[in-house]
Amino acid sequence: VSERQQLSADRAADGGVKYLSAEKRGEEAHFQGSNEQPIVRQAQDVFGALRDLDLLPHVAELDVLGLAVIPPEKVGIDVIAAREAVLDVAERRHGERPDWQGNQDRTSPTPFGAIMFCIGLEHPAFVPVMLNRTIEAIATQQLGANHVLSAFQGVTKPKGGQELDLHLDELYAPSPYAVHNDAINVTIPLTDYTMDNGPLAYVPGSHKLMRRPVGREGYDQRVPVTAKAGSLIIWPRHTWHGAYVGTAPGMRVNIISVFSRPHMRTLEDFGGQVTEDALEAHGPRFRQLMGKNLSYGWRGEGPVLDGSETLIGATPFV
Ligand SMILES: O=C(O)CCC(=O)C(=O)O
Repeated sequence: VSERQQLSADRAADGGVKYLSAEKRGEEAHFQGSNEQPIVRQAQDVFGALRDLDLLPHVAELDVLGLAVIPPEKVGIDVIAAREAVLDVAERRHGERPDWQGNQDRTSPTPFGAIMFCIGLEHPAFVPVMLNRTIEAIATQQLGANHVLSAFQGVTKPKGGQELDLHLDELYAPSPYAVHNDAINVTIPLTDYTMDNGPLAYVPGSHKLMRRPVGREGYDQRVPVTAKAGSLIIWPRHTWHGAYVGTAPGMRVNIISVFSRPHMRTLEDFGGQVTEDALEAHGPRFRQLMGKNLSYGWRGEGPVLDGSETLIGATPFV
């Protein structure tokens, strides 16, 4: 039972409001945000992590171009384990293991490929991917330390089918969009993205427009994104992007993950599906990513009134 659940249970039992002790607030400061973590130190910590991992040029790419490709040597994901895990889930869900290297006679079923939604908790090999420190450093700089995991999908894309139209990833919201990022897409190619296996396309600079493309706008300015397996391809969700049709045999295999600020409704329901055993096993960042440090969806007992949630978003990095 988490401390938060215990507090809720205690409150329900005695009908009173409980506050976290100052000592507890200190322990949770990194995850919950608090006055004890001054803005200058937060900024220096975020900068230090980016510098130590040699990610500063990629932050500039993200800001100026609206998309960054971080090469595998700065990421350290076990590509074979992650790819096998995606194929394992496909076999479990669909009764057939995708033949990603074979000469496929099937064509891509959607412009994305075949997407398996919400696979993050279905294989232990995905946990180190979610907790990867390169992803953590970039997501913290883009979204603040309290970001959560919004989606984790496995995709296999054979050749053929239709081109994916240019779009951005704002759902259910009209433009103009906020100038800060609410969410980022972190795509992890598990096979090389080449010109002939249907790579991602994007329009550099389009994220600054804060609106959707209209009609065929941007098509003549698309550029392909090629990347080695094990890279991270990251974009804020305002960047106009789509994908080309693959022509080569075999399949493009990738993971699409989305991280968002904590006020956003997540695309997939990790908080409702994660087990207490997994929360115990994988530590505080995993709990944070699963949305377990947030109390949205209040019931009769209400939130824990320790002040921490009103501080989330109070500085750029929390
Ligand atoms: O992976 C691709 O080719 C396109 C992905 C995409 O459009 C998305 O994740 O929103």
